[in-house]
Amino acid sequence: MSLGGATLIMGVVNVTPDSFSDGGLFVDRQAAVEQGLALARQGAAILDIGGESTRPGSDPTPLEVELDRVLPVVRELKERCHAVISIDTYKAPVAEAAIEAGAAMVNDVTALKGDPAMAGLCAKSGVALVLMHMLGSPRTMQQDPQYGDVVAEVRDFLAGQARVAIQAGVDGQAIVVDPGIGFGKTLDHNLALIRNLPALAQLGYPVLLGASRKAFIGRLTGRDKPGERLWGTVGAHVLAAALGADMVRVHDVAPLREALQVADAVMAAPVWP
Ligand code: PMM
Repeated sequence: MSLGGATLIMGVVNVTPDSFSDGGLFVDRQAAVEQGLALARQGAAILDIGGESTRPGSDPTPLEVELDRVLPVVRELKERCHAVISIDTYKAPVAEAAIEAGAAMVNDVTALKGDPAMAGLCAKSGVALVLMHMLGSPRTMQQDPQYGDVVAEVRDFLAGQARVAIQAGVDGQAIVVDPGIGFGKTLDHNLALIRNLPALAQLGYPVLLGASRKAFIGRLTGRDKPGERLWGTVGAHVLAAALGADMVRVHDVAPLREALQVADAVMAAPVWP
């Protein structure tokens, strides 16, 4: 299934001291709110608020710390802009509190594997649910990740977790799938997953792709600093949109919006003959 038309932009609002790409910039809650408002003005339909870094090698954040970081930001952004608020967490108590504070989407990077209560919570509250593929945990995921057939394995895992969600009562229409670029993947795995997004789109759920500022872009472009990977990020997401992504998760909303306006218009033109 495709949402058709415009590729939706999910703007990243990390309220963490240690995310790989923008860590430390927005641990100040007010700064995170201002960043979210700016991204919404620039064209983010969704704001994804996260209070635990999932960068390679990172440790989990205690529940209370995560709640304290994200809840005021969710509440204030819900009040002050029209974007859909997404909570980037795999912990059901964080998701539940964020939903009460106004979140309408749960972005679970463990695809329901992190907390047995998550599927039931999403079913009960009727929120949209992003299921993302990750191999292992953030602490270990980049230590020599191995697949037989990465595209088939990621697709089959996501199909299976979507079935788990639906069995728990989640509306199939509310499910979004994401191959999890950089989460237990080599450069070649990431490239294969983007190139073969049509195989993921065939599952029938909207597809989200998050390649923004990630290490594989640095590998390809020679840009060591995540903040300098904008042009590579644009390249990755324009192609992702052409290959079947319905939504992209990015830090730099304004340039991505213009790039995707052009990409979406080209893809909407009639195919000859
Ligand atoms: N990437 C990060 C965090 N959350 N969620 C989804 N659904 N997909 C992703 O690719 C993804 C994610 C890591 O990036 P960040 O630290 O810049 O937020």
